[in-house]
Amino acid sequence: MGIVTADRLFQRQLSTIMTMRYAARILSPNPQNTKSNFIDKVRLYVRGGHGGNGKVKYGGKGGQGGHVYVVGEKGATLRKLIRKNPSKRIQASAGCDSTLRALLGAPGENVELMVPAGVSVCLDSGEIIGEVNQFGDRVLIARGGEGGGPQNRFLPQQGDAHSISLDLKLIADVGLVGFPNAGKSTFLKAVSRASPKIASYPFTTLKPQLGIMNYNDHRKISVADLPGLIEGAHYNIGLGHSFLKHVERTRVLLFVVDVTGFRLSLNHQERSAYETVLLLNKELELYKEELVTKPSLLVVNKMDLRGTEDIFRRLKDQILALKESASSIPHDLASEEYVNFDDIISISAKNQENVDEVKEKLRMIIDRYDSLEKEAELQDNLEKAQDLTKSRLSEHTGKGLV
Ligand SMILES: Nc1nc2c(ncn2[C@@H]2O[C@H](COP(=O)(O)OP(=O)(O)OP(=O)(O)O)[C@@H](O)[C@H]2O)c(=O)[nH]1
Ligand SMILES: [Mg+2]
Repeated sequence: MGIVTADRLFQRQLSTIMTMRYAARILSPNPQNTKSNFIDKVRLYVRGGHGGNGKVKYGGKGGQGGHVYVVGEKGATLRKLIRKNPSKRIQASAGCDSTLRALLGAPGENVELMVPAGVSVCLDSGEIIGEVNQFGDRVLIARGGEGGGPQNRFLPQQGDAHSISLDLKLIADVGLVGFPNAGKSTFLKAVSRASPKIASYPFTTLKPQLGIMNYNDHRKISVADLPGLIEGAHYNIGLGHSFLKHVERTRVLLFVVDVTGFRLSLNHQERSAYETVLLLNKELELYKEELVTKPSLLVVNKMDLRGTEDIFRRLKDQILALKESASSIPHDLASEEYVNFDDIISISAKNQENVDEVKEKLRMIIDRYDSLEKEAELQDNLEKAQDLTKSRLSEHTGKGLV
C-alpha cells in the first residue's frame, strides 16, 4: 500500500514538473526558435501623397500625389519589410506644384512595398482589398491625391490614408499536419535540404518552415512543416490552431502520426495513433470545414520501434472502416465529416524508411490534382464560350438578322 502511495506521489510530482516545463517552453519559447525570420502578419499605416497645387492664373495643374503599392517579389519577407520601415508608417511623396515653366506639375513618387507571394491586404474592417498570389502581382493600397487644377477649382486632394494588415498564408504544395513529436520535422529533413529543429519534446516547431522536395526530373514540390496540433487547439490550447491558415492554400495535406500515440504529460489522457487521427480531423474541421475535403495522405511514423506492425495493421483497418463506424465514435473524438485518405503508408522518418514512397505518392496526388484543375479550367472556358455564342446569337435573332 505504502509503495503504491509513494509511486503515485512520485508520478504526481513528475507530472507537475513536466507540465511546468511544458508551460515554460510555451510562454518563453526557446530562443533558437524565436530567432526564426518568419512573420506572418504586419499592420501598417499607409498614406498616398498629397496632390500638387495648380497655377490658378495660367490654368496649370498640380502633380498627382504618389501611390502606395504592395508588390510580390521573390525573396521578399515581411520581416525584411519591417526592417526597412521600422516606423510602420508609409507615405508616398506629394505631387509637385505647377509653375510657369511647367504648368503640369510632376507626379509624386510612388512607394512599392515588396512582399512574398501569398499575402492578402486587409482593411481593419476585415475587407480584403487585394491579394499577391505570385511574384509581380501589384495591389494599390493608398491612392495619391489629385493635383489642383481647373477640374477641381484648384483644390488639390489629399491622398488616401488608412491602416492595413498584410496577412501571409504560405503557398506550399504539401502541408504537414500532426500532433507534436510525431516526426513532422524529421520527415521534412528526410525529404528536403531543410534543417528544422528536431527534439524529443512537444512543440519543438513554433513557426512554419518550408522545404523543397526535388525529383530526378527536376520537378520541385514544396512542403510546409507546421507546429503540432493537440486536442482543444480550437480553444487555443497548445499553440492554438491559428497557424492552420498556412494549410489553407496547400494542395495536399500530409497527416503524420506517431504509431505509438501521444501523451502531452502525465496529467493528460494518453491517445492512441487512431485517436490522434480522429482528433486531427476534428481540429481541422473546427478550423475550417473545407480542410477535411482536401486531398490527403496518412503516414504512420516511428515504425522502426518494436511491436508496431500490429498497431499499424489495426490502425489501417480502423481508418478504412471509419465511415461505417462513424456513429460509434465517442463524441469528444467525432467529426461531422472524415478525411478520405488517398493512402496510408507506414514509415520511419528517422531511418528514412519508405519516405521515398511517400514522396512519389505526393507527386502522384499533385499531378492528378493539376490535371483535374486543368480539366475544370477547360470545361469552364468551354462553358463561357458557349454562353457567349448563345448570347450573341440571341442578340442577332432579336435584331432579326438570323
Ligand atoms: N524512433 C523514431 N523516432 C523518431 C522518428 N521520427 C522522429 N522521431 C523522434 O521523435 C521526436 C520528435 O521528432 P520531430 O521531428 O521533432 O517531431 P515534430 O512532429 O516535428 O514535433 P513538433 O515540432 O513538436 O510538433 C524526435 O526525438 C525524433 O528523433 C522515427 O521514425 N522513429
Ligand atoms: Mg517539428
